[in-house]
Amino acid sequence: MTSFSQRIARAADNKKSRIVLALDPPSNKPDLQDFAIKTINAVEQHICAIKMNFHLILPLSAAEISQINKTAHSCGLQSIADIKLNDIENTNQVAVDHLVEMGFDAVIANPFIGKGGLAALVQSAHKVDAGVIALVYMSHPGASEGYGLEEKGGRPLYNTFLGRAAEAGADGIVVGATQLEILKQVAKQGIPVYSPGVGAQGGDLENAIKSGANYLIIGRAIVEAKEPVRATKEMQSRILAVGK
Ligand code: BMP
Repeated sequence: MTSFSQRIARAADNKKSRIVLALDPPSNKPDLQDFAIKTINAVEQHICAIKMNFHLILPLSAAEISQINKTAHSCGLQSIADIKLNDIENTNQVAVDHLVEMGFDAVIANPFIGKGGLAALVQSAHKVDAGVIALVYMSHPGASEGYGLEEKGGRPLYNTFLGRAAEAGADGIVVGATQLEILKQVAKQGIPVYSPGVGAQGGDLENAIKSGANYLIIGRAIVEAKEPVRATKEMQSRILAVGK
């Protein structure tokens, strides 16, 4: 089996899209499994992966989530579990086992767990052909209060997180599309950059790609659009037009 990084790169090539669809419905949305499957089937030609967060992982059963992942796979898409894993080694390992069992291809984790913890997580994920994407700098305004903190000597925490991700052999890193200077800086590391924050959070699609984002994680700008297919297609074309 190929690695997650290879699988998502291939999906991006096949679909000519670097959009990771965040399947994030509002909390009052009924029939969540139906919503997820219909949305995937509607936009699958214009995305390379889906990402599920607590919006679906909390209310749905494992069987329902597996069915959504099967739909994604049958469309040639990868599926990422976004639970921002941040726990002791044993708990992280059990979480990865359950997520892989449900059909997820990769998990997002927080390097705050430390160098050893992140390395152990990557190793256990790779054993079952799953990927790990490490948070390096989040997209929300408060991110500077954590990821932007300076260690003794003035080194920002996100640089340490980037180093941990590289050392651990993580398959990708998350940097907000709202953080263009940091995007430019960390993109030089050569680890695929997954960038949320375009659209609803105010990030600019073209600037994020030009600054080094390899994949754009996009939720509400698609899911809550009047015409989700048209919105996805339009963003796919804009990414292609940047041509990077
Ligand atoms: P939206 O495009 O609707 O803002 O959604 C972005 C998605 O990416 C959400 O699922 C959010 O939890 C996630 N995310 C983020 O917005 N910023 C980060 O730094 C990391 C994330 O995983």
